Amino acid sequence: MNKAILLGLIALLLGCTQQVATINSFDDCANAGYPIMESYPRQCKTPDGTNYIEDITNTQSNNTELGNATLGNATLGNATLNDTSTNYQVFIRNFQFKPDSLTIKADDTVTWINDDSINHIVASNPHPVHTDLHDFESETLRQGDNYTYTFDKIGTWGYHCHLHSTMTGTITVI
Ligand SMILES: [Cu+2]
Repeated sequence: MNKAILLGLIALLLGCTQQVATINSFDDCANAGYPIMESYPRQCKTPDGTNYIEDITNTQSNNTELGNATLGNATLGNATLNDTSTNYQVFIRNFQFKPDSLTIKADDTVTWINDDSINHIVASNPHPVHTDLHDFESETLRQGDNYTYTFDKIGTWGYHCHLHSTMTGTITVI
């Protein structure tokens, strides 16, 4: 090979190396005007064949936050995200409310979950008219069903299972 051409090639290679040496990221590559492939994430290709993939860490982090927010909302049930109220759970097991007494704050929610294979109905005292808190009365809860009630009135509220009225519990709202 001709010596001049060889030197020229070396100079060209050095030039290329120097040029691409300043490219260390997708942004560098895009700013240098190299072609961008509109994939997700986007890719930028330098003349030496190196592919730089766009850093989408921030986008992913936002997605994660959104995911958590949705999950939190579902877990909280009726409570909204900025709500300071607390949700309590009472399990119905072996014809008993567990726990059978709770002290909560006004606007907190209580969710009853029927773990028994027998149907139950959660209802305000007194049986059978349920007039202490007239809207505190569930549908028939089959196994696995749940019922949530928001206690917005301060007081001591007795309740029972309408189908088995010896099953009793108390919610104290302070
Ligand atoms: Cu009843």
